[in-house]
Amino acid sequence: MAPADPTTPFDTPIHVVRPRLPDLEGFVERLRTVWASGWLTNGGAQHVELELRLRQMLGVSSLSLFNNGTMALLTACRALSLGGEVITTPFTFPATPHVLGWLGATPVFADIDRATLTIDPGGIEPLITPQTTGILAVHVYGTPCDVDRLEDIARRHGLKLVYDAAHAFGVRVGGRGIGTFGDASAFSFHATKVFHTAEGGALACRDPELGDHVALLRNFGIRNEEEVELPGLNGKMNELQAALGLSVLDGLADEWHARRQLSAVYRTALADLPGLTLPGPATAEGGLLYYVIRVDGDRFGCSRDELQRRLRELNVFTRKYFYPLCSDYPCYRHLASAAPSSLPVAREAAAQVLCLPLHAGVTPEQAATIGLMIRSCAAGGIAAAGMAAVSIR
Ligand code: T4K
Repeated sequence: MAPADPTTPFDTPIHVVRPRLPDLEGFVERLRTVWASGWLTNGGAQHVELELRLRQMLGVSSLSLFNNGTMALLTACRALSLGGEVITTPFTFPATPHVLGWLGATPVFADIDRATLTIDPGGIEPLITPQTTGILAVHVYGTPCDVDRLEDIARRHGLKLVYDAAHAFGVRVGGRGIGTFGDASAFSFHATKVFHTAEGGALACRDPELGDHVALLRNFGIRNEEEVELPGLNGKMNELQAALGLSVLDGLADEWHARRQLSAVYRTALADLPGLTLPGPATAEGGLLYYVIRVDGDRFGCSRDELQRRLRELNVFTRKYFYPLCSDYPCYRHLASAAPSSLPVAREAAAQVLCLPLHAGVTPEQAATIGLMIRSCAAGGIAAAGMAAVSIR
């Protein structure tokens, strides 16, 4: 089927992400079980089942569910006693540096790698001081960090290594679940993620003792009715979230399949456009959270922001994850490591990235049309040439 006319706006908005809504009957069936049990939170049956299934699916030995990804990350950093200075990336969601701030630690921003947009291991060692306690790295868009080099640096300097794996659900490196790297990895199950529980998250820990510690911190430090061991908080996932997660899991293969298909359509539709960099081909190993293009305005023919504006007029809602850089927020820009001159790669990426709609609610035909819309924003002549090239099988 041919794509639609790229100059006509879509009838309904096409969002950058949409939560996967599971079969409602199946979800209601699960809710009936919850109702019958009279058990709504604090480690009920749905929680136990989801934790077990995710542990197996993610290939991790220790996993604790949380009420959101931020609490999982905060608890990881607290359990590992991160304080003083922690080296992290500016190219991320605010949650990453903010958890450090909540623990009284100072984020120290390192630049990112040009190809992966994850923290550049080569820039970390010059930033290590006697105050440094750890590295907080992010698998941005589900692209794995250079886990071997980070592990090596952390080991040689006696630093803790925490991964913000909010984007990396289901990602594997060399057959190993992404959550098995570092001391701990925090996942987000927010509604906008491939796998979600509306709000939710999980923490995978390498050391089972750390996992036990984390499970206590998640529940006020309560060991049993008569013992409170630690100053924990409330990070618990409830039964409604867990039931939703179990229902979403059932359709996950379809969601991944749809996203792989859309990625392939975008790849064809946007091939060979000067000034546009596309992500590598989608792999079968999880990820696929966003389809992120990079727009070099000078060569493309219009700026990234202009492209976003024009797409919005056509009812296509993209996002600039992650602009602005965290190091530019008013709460961090006074830091020495936030100096623009020390973060050139991150700065360039933040100025160029644009996330295109990628979820099962977008049809391949719509993705092809979005491809043509983007072509028509590029330098003159290319649009017409591209029209003929894009067709959907
Ligand atoms: N670390 C990293 C690297 C992260 O990216 C995140 C979260 C975290 C940590 C923290 O994890 P959580 O504590 O959130 O579990 C969204 C998400 O709220 C956030 O979870 C996510 N990262 C971030 C990248 O994206 P916003 O502020 O951009 O979301 P919002 O409300 O503008 O929604 C984006 C689009 O999604 C909308 O255009 C429409 C669509 N949408 C959204 C919601 C909530 C829907 O269609 N339905 C919905 O229910 O942060």
